[in-house]
Amino acid sequence: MHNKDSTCWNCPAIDLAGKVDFRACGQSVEEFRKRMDLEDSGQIVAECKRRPDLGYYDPMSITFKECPEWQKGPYGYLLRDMRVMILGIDGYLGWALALWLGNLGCQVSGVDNYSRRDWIKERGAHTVIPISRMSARLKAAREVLDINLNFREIDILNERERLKEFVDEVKPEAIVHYGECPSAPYSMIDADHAVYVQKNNVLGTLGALFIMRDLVPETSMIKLGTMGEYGTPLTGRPLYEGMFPADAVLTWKEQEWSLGGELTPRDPPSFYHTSKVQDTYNIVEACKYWWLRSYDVMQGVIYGVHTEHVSADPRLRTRLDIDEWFGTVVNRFVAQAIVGIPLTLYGAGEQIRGFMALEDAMQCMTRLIASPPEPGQYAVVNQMSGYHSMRELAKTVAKIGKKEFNLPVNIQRVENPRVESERHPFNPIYENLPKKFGFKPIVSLEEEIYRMFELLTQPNIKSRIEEKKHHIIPKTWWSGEKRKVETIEIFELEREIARSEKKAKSHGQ
Ligand code: USQ
Repeated sequence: MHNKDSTCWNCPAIDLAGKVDFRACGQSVEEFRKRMDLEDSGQIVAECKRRPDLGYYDPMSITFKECPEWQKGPYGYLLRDMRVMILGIDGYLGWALALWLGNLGCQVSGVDNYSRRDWIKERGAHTVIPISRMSARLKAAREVLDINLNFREIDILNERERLKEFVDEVKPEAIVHYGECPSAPYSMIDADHAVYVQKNNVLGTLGALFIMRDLVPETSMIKLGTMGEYGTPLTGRPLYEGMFPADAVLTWKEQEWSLGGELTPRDPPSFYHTSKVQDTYNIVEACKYWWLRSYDVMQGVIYGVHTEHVSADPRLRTRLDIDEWFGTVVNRFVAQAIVGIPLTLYGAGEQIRGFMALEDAMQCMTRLIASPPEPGQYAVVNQMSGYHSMRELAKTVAKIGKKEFNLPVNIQRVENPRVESERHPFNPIYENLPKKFGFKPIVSLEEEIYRMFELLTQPNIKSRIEEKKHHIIPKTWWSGEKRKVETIEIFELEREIARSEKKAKSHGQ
């Protein structure tokens, strides 16, 4: 088990308040141990909030494997009845995670102000998979899965006092922060939207960090960042996991400097992505000033509709957006294939992004929750199970749509409304999740696309796609223009397949 040797030092149940001089111990457990040995202090520095009978003790002396509060599960040792709070519990990921964690025995609480529902309404779009009101969702979770979710309607940014009260009441042992606006195009509509997205995301998160400092400093924040923070550097240099590795050096004018441990450069491709970069810096500082602990999850594009729990009952489904603002590329391609719109490649269609199926994303988050960072530790994971060019993705969707669902799918290139590299190298490093947290992807791209076709071709969902299909072709330009993009070319799948086979041949593959 990957987290069997972690100790109370990592555990949110530990109470370190006033008992550790953090300035003296450095960030890592090794440093701390060394110091204890050197000073031969045998200092007793911790108490356990779950096991007060232990009294004062050395926080490195009990491992997760030895502690009865940590129990072996499918994703490593997990704290019994762990209290996890999800900020943004009503969203695409938040709702799926709530059910997933509830099913694992966590006590799940969550807050949301329904802003995702409001943004979609504002644009005149809708989720093509119908979702229930929160009260019906909670009832269905109880009836179908025997899960009790503790929900409170709170606006993270504007109702900080109420959030504070809720955190104080629940005393979460992990906080998953999904409570931000996730859309690049929405943030590029105009000044009002850009200002709103940055304010909502950056200042909402900043307020939450202060609440953690004051009420739950031993709790970890698992925060949703984005792979888009890094951009797509044309040099093809590796996209490390947040920080440069220890042996990275900068060589300039015959001199050499270590870059190890420094944050890598960021080059976000929208004002939304930029809000995530600002979050990164704010969280790094909070960990530095207050010894908070955080995993910043640089997540690729999530796609799909399935987890065992959201598929258990129509009232438990999570949302799926396919409009130009909140629909992400794979979800959009499948919807386009179903209503006969040629799949929309923006520009050259050679952009490459990291991807992960919904169910695998849930697995990753669980593993992070189960293996908390050390006090003061800010760590990053690049969360993706593979990467693909838009053209490859379109072909995969088209092939499955044609072969398995008998749909006449074509592909089109349209003008690119975004400012982004359309041809670029892509060299992401995504080793932390598999190596340190035991993550193994279990859902293939093809399998999840198949499941999406199965669900989205159902008559009621298909008609919901038809109803809003005028929101599929984008009209939000990064330049500020307001007009629909024009088609550059339409090509048939067969021609496209022949083209890639020819290309592969010329490369001697
Ligand atoms: N794209 C197309 N055709 C489409 C839609 C998109 O070619 O119909 C292209 C875009 O130009 C872009 C790529 O697909 O190059 C990805 O676009 P997207 O809309 O699927 O995703 P993006 O705007 O990058 O944002 C999404 C999520 C965001 C998350 C991000 C991860 O909305 O919350 O942070 O994916 S990442 O892309 O790795 O930055």
